[in-house]
Amino acid sequence: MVYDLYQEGKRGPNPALWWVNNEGDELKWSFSELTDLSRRTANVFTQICGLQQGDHLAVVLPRVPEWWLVAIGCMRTGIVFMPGTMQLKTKDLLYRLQVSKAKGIVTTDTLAPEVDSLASKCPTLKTKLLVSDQSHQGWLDLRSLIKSASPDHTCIKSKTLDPMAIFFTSGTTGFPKMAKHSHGFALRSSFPSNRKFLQVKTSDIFWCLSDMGWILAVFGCMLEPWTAGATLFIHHMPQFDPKVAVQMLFKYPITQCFAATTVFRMILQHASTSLRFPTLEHCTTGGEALLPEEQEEWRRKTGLLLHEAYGQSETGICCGTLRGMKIKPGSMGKSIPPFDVQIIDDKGNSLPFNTEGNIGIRIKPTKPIGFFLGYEDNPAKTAEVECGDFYNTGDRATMDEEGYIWFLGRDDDIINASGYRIGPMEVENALSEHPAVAESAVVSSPDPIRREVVKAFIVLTPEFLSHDRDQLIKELQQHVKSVTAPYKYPRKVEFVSELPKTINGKVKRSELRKKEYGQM
Ligand code: BCO
Repeated sequence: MVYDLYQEGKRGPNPALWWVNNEGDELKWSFSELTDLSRRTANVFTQICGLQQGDHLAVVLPRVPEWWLVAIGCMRTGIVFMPGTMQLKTKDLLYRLQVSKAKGIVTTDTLAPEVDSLASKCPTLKTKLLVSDQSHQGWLDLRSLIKSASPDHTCIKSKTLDPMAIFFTSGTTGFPKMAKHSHGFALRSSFPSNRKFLQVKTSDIFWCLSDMGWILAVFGCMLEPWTAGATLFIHHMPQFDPKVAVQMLFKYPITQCFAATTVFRMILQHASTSLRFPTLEHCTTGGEALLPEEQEEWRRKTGLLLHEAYGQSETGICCGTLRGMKIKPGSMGKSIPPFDVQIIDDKGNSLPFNTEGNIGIRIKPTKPIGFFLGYEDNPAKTAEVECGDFYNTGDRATMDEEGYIWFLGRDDDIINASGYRIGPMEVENALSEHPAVAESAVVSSPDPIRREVVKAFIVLTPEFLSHDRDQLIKELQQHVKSVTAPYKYPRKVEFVSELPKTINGKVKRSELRKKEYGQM
């Protein structure tokens, strides 16, 4: 596959990238500028850094324009890029760099000192590239290297199943797994069946608000708009602010908006003015379920419908309400070819309509193009998610006679808080490092805005029993924010004298979760 996608004739008249920030800076790159700059970036990787096809490169950047140059530079050269959120802390970074045997990292001043503090524990890490206005000892300055690099570059002739990217995804146990994707993931964006989903036009100004660390960023902040020759709009806000999002939708001629459902909920909650956006035509939401009443409120206030998308780091978007398709409020739509999504039982048998089961994606006799290659270096985990002829997503749902899928929830302890998938053990491990915590159990708890939040049930150590509880909650929350990516911190904390356990001593998280949802 060749990444000169942006040939004459396929480009729209508008810029490829239209980037703004809170300080009023603005940048516009045409498709030819993007081609030129990404070629230079590819040359920096291979000629200056000595990176080669198949090498792993961690990309932990906020929404800076260089993110796109790095991603395309990797695709041109066959270097496997591994996006990460800027919320990663030292331990998260160490784990990712070690387990992936990363040859390099690209990041900013914010995380450079953290990387320096752990680099000696990462023997494979040879290249450190910085995106910054200032230089930093031991780091290569990516911006100046791009400026001086040659604009002549020939793409590798990648095959559909050659590795392209790795996304870290949390599980119920252990550390995040590495879901490895091929160049087929990018190819899928050009399939006519996929183009029907958002029906992006060259004239569209497409705004996707995904954090740059997730698969949704690759899909919504790159492949979808640029495969159509449309403009990708990006607002670099360090922290999401619904008021600013509303201002953007009034100020810029944005026609399509794609964001996690919590983003739309937050906009609705903070809306004090009219939400009749002048140019907005189509809205899509993913990462978490949308309630019929939320759909109705958005329609009432904006005159537009929210179209749902469903997917995981392993699959990308595999279900959704295609543009123009009848929306059934509360349903996340139908499977999008080449995916054949079915509701399956624990043995991998397709279940009858309107019967609850697991959401399965058919992977035999052939895997759909763009489906993940497997968990890197973890064939056992890859085998675990196979169920007969299907990949088992672990999400529960039903399907009606028209093929619409109705999401019900997880069948395990994973928490989906505002579109983030959070493994309870990652939070429990972080809590266990605090001297106040004798033991803890972390479960999902309902929330009106984020739909689910992380709740920690904590048994205190004797020394902390007499401490001020409100103060202790703040301290524990701060502690979790400091040792792991802050989006995982427990927004709710309850102190208990003991945790419910099985006779073998295993904590019964399901019992606590059911209590939260009033099912006990
Ligand atoms: O709410 P708090 O202020 O108490 O805490 C927030 C932040 O302030 C804090 N924080 C962030 N960076 C920090 C930090 N604290 C210390 N040091 C730092 N460096 O931590 C908390 C982070 O929570 P958050 O990220 O949920 O923040 P926020 O601002 O409320 O954002 C709301 C959303 C909706 C914008 C955010 O939750 C979000 O982006 N969610 C979507 C995630 C997503 O993109 N999911 C899609 C994954 S891909 C997929 O599902 C497959 C395809 C559909």
